[in-house]
Amino acid sequence: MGILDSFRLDGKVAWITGASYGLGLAYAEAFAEAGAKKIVFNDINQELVDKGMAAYKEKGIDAYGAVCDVTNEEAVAKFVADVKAQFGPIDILVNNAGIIKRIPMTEMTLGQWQQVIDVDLTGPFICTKAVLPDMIEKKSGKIINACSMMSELGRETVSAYAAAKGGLKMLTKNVCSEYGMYNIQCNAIGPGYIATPQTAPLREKQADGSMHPFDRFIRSKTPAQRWGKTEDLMGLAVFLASPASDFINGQVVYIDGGILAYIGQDPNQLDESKFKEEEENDSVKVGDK
Ligand code: NAP
Ligand code: GCO
Repeated sequence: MGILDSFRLDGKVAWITGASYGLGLAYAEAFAEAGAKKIVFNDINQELVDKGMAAYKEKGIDAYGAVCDVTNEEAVAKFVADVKAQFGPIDILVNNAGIIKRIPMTEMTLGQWQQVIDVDLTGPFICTKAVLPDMIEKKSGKIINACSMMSELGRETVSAYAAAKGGLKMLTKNVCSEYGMYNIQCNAIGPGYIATPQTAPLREKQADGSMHPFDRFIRSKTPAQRWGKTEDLMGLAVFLASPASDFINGQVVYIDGGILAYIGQDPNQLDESKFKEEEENDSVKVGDK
């Protein structure tokens, strides 16, 4: 097998959770291009699944989509069984579905905390538990978790999200430890700040047309001085899903434009005019899905 063949996903069934749009859709598109036999995805409601199916069709991807809440163990078990009956056992799982609530901890209700933990940490536990038996039987499997810079760093208003993503980093290491002997690799993608609907509120222009303070802050903390694009993450997703990464396990691979390595510069020193073209091309607005 030539070196480039080791990045192929031919014959594989890949499940990306919460993949109607955003990073999940990008991962699915990359897997399809790398030869995956079938892309399957779920989302939280039929409207999103329909939207996702239309997006996949437009990209020429014959995907399977169904409504399934990753926090509902019965629904997940049914989704996995339905996929297996139609396409065969799942070879690649990307625990992508996630939510964030940006609320100061002193104002966050227990219910809001629990909702984030349920989706971002318990959901990956439920989905991973559902696919492991077939991977163990086949002695082969790839699990990729959606970690985050908040698996390493905190910031104001994201206590539940950071706790969940920190826990997801350790769940990644534990699945590696417990099931690596069955040739199952469990790793994580740790994106920096990527331009998706989830982060659109952090880039929204101010009433006077000026840059969002958080946008300026992130650019001052990123050596690349830009937000990531979903395309930036596609190659890493294929790598972690492919035989090329068979001896990598329990790792969080950060893809953040260098934020985690850089102390940052004074946000006020940034020349805003440099970002005009990129901002005009940022088609992901608040409320987009
Ligand atoms: P996104 O745009 O919010 O998409 C997340 C998807 O998951 C949405 O379709 C969402 O549906 C779905 N979802 C939410 N709760 C669900 C549930 N209970 N069951 C099934 N699906 C559910 O997020 P994204 O920006 O693409 O990010 C994808 C993943 O990467 C997330 O885990 C996120 O935490 C992580 N991440 C993102 C960034 C970034 O900068 N964008 C950086 C690091 C990590 P709804 O639309 O109904 O919520
Ligand atoms: C935030 C952002 C981040 C990103 C991502 C960074 O409010 O700080 O939403 O959490 O989504 O997780 O890696």
